[in-house]
Amino acid sequence: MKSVLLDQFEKEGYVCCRRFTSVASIAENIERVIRDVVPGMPPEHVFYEDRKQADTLKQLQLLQQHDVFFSELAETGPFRELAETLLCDSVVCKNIQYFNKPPQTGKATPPHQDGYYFKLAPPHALTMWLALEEVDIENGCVRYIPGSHKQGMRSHAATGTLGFSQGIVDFPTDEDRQKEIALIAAPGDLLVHHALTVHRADANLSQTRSRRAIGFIFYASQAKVDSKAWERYQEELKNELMRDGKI
Ligand SMILES: O=C(O)CCC(=O)C(=O)O
Repeated sequence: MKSVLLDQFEKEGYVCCRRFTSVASIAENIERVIRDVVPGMPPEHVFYEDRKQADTLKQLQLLQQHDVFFSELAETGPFRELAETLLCDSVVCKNIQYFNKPPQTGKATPPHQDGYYFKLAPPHALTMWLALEEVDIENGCVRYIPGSHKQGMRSHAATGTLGFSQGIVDFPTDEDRQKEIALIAAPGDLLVHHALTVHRADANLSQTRSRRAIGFIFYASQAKVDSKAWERYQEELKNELMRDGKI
């Protein structure tokens, strides 16, 4: 089974593991974190579509640094094991994120490659995306371009989207249009993509349904961060968010 997943990950740049886990305890812990931990988190780790409306919470960053339940999830267990299998290396968990697209306000995720944000050489890293509820075309499922991880890094530019500040400038090409697939997911389904896989998601068009998910970012131990480039990017990002009144 593992080698089937590895083959698909290497060939297509993503895998989809249906019913990977039960989400009850993760969902409960996210609710607890939103209630008890978020009020003490720094604003640059808590993003809202509209800061004045708590029910438009869209992203939480670095949950493994803010809460013990999530730090344990980062260090042991099936997510980490799968990351090691797919990256053929020991791994470091760099980020556990909460992603929501609130009904009516949840914006599109611009097309991007995570590696553009990571500043890694070589770009050996992956992102896992765990659906906490039904995710489909209407509420903004994840869309991949299969095989795009083999075509190098594309040009990115600022998007103005909080949480996804950079997007691919020439998207969609004809090839993107032909190849794109939409991954409809049930609670507990896990999507995993390579750091160079092009992906995006539409806005949440539902009037009533949210679109909640947990993201995990793992780097292979052999991948090294260009720390100057990364710090420069973080500084630029923070200034941009403060200037636009988004944090
Ligand atoms: O939740 C989404 O819309 C997309 C998440 C994503 O792009 C990522 O985790 O890299």
